[in-house]
Amino acid sequence: HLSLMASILNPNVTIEDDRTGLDIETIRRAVLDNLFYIQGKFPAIATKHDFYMALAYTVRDRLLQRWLNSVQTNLKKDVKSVAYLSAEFLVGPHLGNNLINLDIYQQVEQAIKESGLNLQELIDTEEEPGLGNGGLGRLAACYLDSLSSLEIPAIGYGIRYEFGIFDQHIQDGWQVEITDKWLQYGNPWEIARPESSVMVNFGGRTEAYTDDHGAFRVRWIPEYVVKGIPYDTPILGYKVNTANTLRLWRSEACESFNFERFNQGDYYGAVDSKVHSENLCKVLYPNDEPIQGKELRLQQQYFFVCCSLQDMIRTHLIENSSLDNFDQLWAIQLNDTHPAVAVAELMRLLVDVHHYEWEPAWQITENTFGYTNHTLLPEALEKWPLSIFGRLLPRLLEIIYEINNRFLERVRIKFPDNGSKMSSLSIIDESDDKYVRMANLACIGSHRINGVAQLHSELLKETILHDFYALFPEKFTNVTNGVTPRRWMVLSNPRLTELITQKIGNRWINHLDELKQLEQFVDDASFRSQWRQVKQEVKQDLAKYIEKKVGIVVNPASLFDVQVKRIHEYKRQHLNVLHIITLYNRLKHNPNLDIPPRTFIFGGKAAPGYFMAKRIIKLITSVGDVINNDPDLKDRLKVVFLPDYNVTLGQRVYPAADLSEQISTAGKEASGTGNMKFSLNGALTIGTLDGANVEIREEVGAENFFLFGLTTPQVAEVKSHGYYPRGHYDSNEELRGVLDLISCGFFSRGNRELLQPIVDNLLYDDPYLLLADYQSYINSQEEVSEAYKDQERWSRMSILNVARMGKFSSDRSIQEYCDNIWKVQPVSIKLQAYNQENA
Ligand code: 73E
Repeated sequence: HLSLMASILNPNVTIEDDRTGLDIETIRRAVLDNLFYIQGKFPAIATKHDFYMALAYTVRDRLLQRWLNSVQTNLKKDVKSVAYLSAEFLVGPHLGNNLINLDIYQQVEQAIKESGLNLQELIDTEEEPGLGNGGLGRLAACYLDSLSSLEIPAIGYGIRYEFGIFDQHIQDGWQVEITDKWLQYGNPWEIARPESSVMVNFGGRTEAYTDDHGAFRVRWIPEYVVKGIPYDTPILGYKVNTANTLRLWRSEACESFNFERFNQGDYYGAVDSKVHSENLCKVLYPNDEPIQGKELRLQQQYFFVCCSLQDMIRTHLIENSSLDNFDQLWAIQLNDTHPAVAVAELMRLLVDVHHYEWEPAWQITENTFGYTNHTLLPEALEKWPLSIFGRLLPRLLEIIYEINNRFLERVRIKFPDNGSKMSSLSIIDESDDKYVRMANLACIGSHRINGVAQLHSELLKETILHDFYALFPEKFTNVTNGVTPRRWMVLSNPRLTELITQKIGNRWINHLDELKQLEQFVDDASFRSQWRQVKQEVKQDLAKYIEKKVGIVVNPASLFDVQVKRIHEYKRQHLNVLHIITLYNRLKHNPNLDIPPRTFIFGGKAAPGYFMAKRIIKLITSVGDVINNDPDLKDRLKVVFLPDYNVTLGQRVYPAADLSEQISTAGKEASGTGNMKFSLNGALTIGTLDGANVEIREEVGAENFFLFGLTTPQVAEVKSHGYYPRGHYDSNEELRGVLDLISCGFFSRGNRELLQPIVDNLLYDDPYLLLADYQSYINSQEEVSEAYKDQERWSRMSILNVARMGKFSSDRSIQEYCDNIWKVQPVSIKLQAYNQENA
């Protein structure tokens, strides 16, 4: 460590040392050092996981310089920072992504090879942090990547769940949930910062008092206090020095409070309270729709919000003498209503703790917050029973009442004598039992409210937030979602990345609009053939994976028809199955039918308590069992359910898809983001006019998109006339054949009960209009098959899809948030040596 010594003795001497050097030999040695000094292993006895850890620490060392400089700069500079509050961050594995963003993939690959190992294998060893359910959590992760890549000072705040989303096993065709022990072998990417812990109150009562200056104040005497300990993970931007922080809170008992005040001499009671406090952040709720009224979930929400706001205030007061300019230095974004209690909590901190008057405190609060809505499903609007809320957060409820009273006073002036407006706008739902409505709190407390795709933002104004729109039209805006091309192309699809870069250079990686240049090669036959070659190789990789995981042999030349997303009735995986059975029946009746062979690939988790979603999984696997083993079909159809769909598996699947299934009932999917990942990787979409599909179709051109189904107004129309699904069954012979085949037990070894709930639901209720859209879907699928037969035509369409995906980069989304909502500017980070005294 002579170089290290030299640089300590003379900070001006910059000699790359073992922890920062980027050449192959230094990296190779650093990995061996870490293997010995951190993992405590000689190479001869080290496992693959040991090598992964050694490499992860080697990469982390190379991040720290940028990270600490970013944190330091953000603290000192009087520039505005973004705080992204989210109950979920589905970041995916860090190693590969950090190699891409540090731009050291090649060196590391070589260094690892020289040690006799394979980089991809080490990357595959990383256990992914599953701290989210699906799109909402993954969006937060893409946004962190883009914030850093755009050099925006930002911090992500959330919860460090001990158990993330469950691991899904498939047993006898059914989903089985296994707890996700992602931390069991250690997490090299996080650093605990116990010195920055904060306290969070729960329960108890409030008390009025007069302070030394004679002012009337309220204090909260809690029943118990929980300690929040931050764990920080660096989020490095692409080829920049900015590395922002993802700060996740873990809960612990606050021993000083619990031991002294309540448990004197009561050791077992104290241990009990410790267990209680630690339970708070044990597990992620595995629903991608809220489960009303679960007290622990409200505790989680308040816990991370309270920790995060205290943390921001503490940071703010390091360089500022008061909170008067809090709204000028912080933009806080609420990722759905899960953190919406922040509106009331910031008021509490300003009024009760920092002794602000109500009005100035409210100005700061409203200027600070923005609220993103992610769903229109009315059953998904979060509301908390007043009794639970008041018991757990008595002071917050008082503040909410005060916010509500002042707000309703303004409403009364604007809409005199309009009782129905008053009751729909009120934060308190008094319809039967009383509830606190979180969306109302978020709307009232934010200066901007946005949906996540154009259609969704329009529907918000027309439906669930209609009355808020009438009141504050100026607050409403749209930011269409996006995805990061670093993870969803460069990392996951190196072959296509290479081909594109050969043609147009690499600027597209952080200026995705540049993909446009690919259009000039669409008529180049040799380019199209290279394009097909890449897709073919990627499909072969996935075929191997499928055989290894589920033992099904699939033909890589068949059309890979893919639907991966959470299992939900509105997403209509079962409509996809109706199409599969239709093709099956056609081929059975007419073995000479000329259609391209297809491999149907499904993946996705069902919420553990969602009966119908679990049956849909069983339907898919049951249909697969019959079709995959029917010799008459001569392997022309295969159906695969890939277990445990997660970020890692997504990275394998999107690049290999030919066809992307985006078939939700119009008006139900707020945006979708998988749709963008597929298209970016050259899959064509079959889809409804829902969520971001509308904009994808606009961008790629109607001729390069397979459209079907009712539009949102048509859906409303059908429903308003008393939808009668049975009519479609009666009048459509082919549909009848499909449903009857399910009913008679053909796919369930004669068991007629197993899948009947699905058929009954479709025949007698069909809330998501599968039967109404069936024929249109089948027709559109026939166009897909025709197009696929003409491989040259298909390649053109695929190239144009990729070339026109520029809009769907999360860099574009984040730029819009920065310009229109947060009003924040980039800050470039200068690197200072870690040992410089002024650092
Ligand atoms: O359409 C997706 C959207 O692309 C939407 O369903 C999803 O958010 C994505 C990102 O904007 C979403 N998730 C949730 N609500 N909307 C949700 C609700 C409760 C718990 C967890 C997730």
